[in-house]
Amino acid sequence: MLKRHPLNPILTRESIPASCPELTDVSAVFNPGAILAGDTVHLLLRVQNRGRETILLHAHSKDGVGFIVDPDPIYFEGIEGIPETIFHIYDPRITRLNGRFYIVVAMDMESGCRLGLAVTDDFKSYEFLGIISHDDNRNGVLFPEMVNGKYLRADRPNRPLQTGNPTSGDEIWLSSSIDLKDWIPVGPVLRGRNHYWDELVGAGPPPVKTEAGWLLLYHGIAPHFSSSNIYQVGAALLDLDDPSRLIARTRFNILEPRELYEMVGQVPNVVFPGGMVVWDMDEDGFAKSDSRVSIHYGAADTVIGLAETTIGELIDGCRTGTAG
Ligand code: BMA
Repeated sequence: MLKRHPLNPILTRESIPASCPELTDVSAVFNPGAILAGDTVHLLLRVQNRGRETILLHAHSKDGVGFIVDPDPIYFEGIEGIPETIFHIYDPRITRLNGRFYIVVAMDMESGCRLGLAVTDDFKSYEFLGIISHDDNRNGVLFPEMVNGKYLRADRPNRPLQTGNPTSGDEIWLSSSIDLKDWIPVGPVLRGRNHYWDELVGAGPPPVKTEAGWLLLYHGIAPHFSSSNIYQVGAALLDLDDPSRLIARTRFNILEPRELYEMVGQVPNVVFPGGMVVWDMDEDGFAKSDSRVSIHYGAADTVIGLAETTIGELIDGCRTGTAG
């Protein structure tokens, strides 16, 4: 259902301009967020340098394939007000909401991993709006409009998998807010399937409105004891009026590590979707069924890949899958 672009990987460490000491001879670029605005695709790139420091960069493109990378690291104005040390800001997800571009990021801090929110109008200056999760959480994505008078987001509460190991989670939750700043957990919407490809789960790009429901790509992880986890991509449909109701999800993954650049790298066997560009929407904000869809994903925590499909194919994949 998903076709890899023949020019994959479309962004590698060689694509990053050595514009300052922090960006000289970087190690990796991966897990981008994406959005289409007018005729331009914007990506926010997660760049890792040889100090294992994380830097976010902006890139833009007309076709979603060939990108120009801006040389200046992104700075979230106001983030200096956070009293705690922030180690990494990463895995941005971009949602256009009320005509502005909102960015949810994961923030590794002394107290754990939190979700942070920033906003931009031009991908040049960015305002930090605050930390929007009380507890450990990752993979937060905002819905592109209010539903029943509330802002919604899908997120993934974290728990330690094994003592001393990084935290992860096996449930995607919905949270709601009336001001985008204070969020209340609503409940789980999609659970991991023990023993199968998606034991652990996390939202991918922000949900897309379709006639069949909210289309949510997610990553599923098959964990392996003392070995590397396999990160794959799946899709789910949530009810339009009550997104806490899961309508259907794909039975199989729809993208899994198969190419060398997905299987070999900093973290082997990872495809991690963060951006989903829908090229054709109608005037009410619904994605058209025959619209081309470009999915930008991180591969092996090292490079960026592009896979393409249509809205109709993704919906069919959910409908012919399972109900829960
Ligand atoms: C997850 C996140 C992602 C990363 C993936 C594979 O837990 O940290 O950013 O791509 O692991 O390492």
